[in-house]
Amino acid sequence: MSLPPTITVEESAGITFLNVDNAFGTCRISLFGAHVLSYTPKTDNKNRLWLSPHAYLNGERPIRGGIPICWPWFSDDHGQEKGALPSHGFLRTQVWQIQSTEETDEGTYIVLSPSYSRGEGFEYDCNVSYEILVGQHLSVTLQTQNSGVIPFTFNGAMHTYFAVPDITQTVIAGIEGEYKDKLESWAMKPSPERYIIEGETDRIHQFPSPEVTIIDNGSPLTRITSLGHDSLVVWNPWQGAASIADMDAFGFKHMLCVETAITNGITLAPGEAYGITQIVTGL
Ligand code: TA6
Repeated sequence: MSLPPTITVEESAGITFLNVDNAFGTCRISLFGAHVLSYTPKTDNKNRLWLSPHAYLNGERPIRGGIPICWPWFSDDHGQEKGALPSHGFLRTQVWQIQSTEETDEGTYIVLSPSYSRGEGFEYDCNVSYEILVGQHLSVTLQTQNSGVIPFTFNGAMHTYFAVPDITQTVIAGIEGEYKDKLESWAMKPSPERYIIEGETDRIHQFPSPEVTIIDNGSPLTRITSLGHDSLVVWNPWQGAASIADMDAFGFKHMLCVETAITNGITLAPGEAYGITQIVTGL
């Protein structure tokens, strides 16, 4: 497949990476997991995504950081014993193929398709694709289509790790309503008026806020626009990072997960399709 000059291919440790460099910004994508690793707008040359310095970039494990794709379930919500099936599903741990690329006035479009979208724990016929636009914004869309003859229900998320200079100086604006607190047996709680992170945080916000802004030390840093989601997940492991093998003990200070998610189930009848989109804008 011939690629536009804005995309170069890099092979490393058995993994293929696509490096996009266009007038709007740069972006590195691993075909293992269709995993966006970085997005750096040329307006300020600040990478908006965080990638662990200990991330496995050799296909051995899901990549810690960037935008992991969770599908067809979120976390361990697959209906079996925890650990029986891979956490966050099986799209982020397989090699994807380039379906198409296109250079447009909006930026560089790349469409990727997975090697398989039917697997243990999800025995349904479906088509999945992932559309990436690297432009004034980074836009990622996960499309699911029921190509079988029976309905199925799925969950998923763009489990995005956003870069923050200092989590203790970070405020999240735009999240409202109640959340389920994973740290307290999914107790339902109200979102804080002033949303700051002061310790381990693992929350599924039930109101699908369309726009969230990460504010760093009083200045807007990154806008997160979501479409097609039914919830938003906020996660920071805090000092729990020390027990995460592919994360350094103080990595929590420089990352914040805000995840555009479907956690309450989308059911597709035969022939139906559904997309979920996250748009990242440098401010
Ligand atoms: O998004 C929050 C979460 O479900 C946390 O509970 C934590 O498990 C995190 O995802 C990371 O999951 P991973 O499987 O990538 O280590």
